[in-house]
Amino acid sequence: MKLRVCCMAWCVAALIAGAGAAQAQPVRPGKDVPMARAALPAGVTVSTWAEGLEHPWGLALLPNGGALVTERPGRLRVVSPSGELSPPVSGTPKVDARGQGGLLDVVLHPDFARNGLVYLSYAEAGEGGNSTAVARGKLVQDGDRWRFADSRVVFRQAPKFASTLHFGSRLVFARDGKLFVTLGERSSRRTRPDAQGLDTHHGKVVRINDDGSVPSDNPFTSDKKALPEIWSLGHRNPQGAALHPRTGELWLVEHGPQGGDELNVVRAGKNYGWPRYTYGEEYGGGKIGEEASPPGFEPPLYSWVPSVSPSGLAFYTSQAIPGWNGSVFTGALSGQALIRLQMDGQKVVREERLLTDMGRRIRHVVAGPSGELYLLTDAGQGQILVIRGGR
Ligand SMILES: [Ca+2]
Repeated sequence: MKLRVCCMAWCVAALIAGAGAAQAQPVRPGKDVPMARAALPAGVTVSTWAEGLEHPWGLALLPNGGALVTERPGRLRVVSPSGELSPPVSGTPKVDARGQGGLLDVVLHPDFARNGLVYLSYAEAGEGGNSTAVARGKLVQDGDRWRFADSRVVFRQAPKFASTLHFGSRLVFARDGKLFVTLGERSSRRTRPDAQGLDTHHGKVVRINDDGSVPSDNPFTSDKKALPEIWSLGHRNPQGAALHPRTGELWLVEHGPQGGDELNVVRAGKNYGWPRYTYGEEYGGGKIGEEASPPGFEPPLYSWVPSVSPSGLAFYTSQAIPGWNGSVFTGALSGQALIRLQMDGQKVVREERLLTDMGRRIRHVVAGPSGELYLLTDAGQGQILVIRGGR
């Protein structure tokens, strides 16, 4: 009997180990996927919608065909359907605009048409340094001026830390009305290990209600030592996120160090490994962690070595550019390209680098309602570009 129990235990252990071996990804995800520079498909055009924006970071399309756009130094502007920029919207939060910090993402409340609510993420200074915060306000028009009224902070990344790097911070509303916020680990050897702990918001995705309260079904709410906003952990600096059009799950791209940028499917309570498991290394060389993720840690769906610095993420689900239907797009900052990942189900089968001859850093990509793609270029004189199909 004892032997039998022991054998059963061994069999179970062997089964788990076997599953782990399959999950441990002996080959880096993405390594065997063909990658090519590519031209835009025939008839597809790229045009400038607006320009003269100082390091634009976030873009939210408005129901009237216009948009809201953030500039990292701390300005929010309204873009008219014809591409005119409003004066800065008044009443936006004061930001810590040093390094990678400043005014970052912008998203509309799912019921914006009725309530006018807008959410902004930004680097907020405070005791101990700074961190990512999210403010909610109401977009109000007074003649040709706009204001962010009744501003209220609904989330603050804790703890604050003195760094000008790795703020995250994309904002995505899920289909159930919960808000995801992606958060960086602040790029310090001191805070890097925090990405593995549940007692800080460093290197996490958090999930909150639209008023900033914590959803009761968050994965760590019963753990007294955990911050209850946490949805997933082990992230480095996630700067692109979007909902998968079929599953409604959150996908994100995050910056690796030197090498090891990642595309991840983000699920409740899962650990994405940083800094214990990474395909990247220290800048200038030097090992950080192991490459393959063991059981209990989620390997990326796809990864980039060398790094491209992905920022912004969009799913393309339109026949306006038929060959792109079903693709995933991300902007590349250091990679200076628009990246298209051709998918077969949830598997990346081909990578294309588009617009490489422009030589621009692409900060963001947003899918429009009629099969167009909006891009933000990251520069002192940044632009909003629009890619349209030929039909
Ligand atoms: Ca990872």
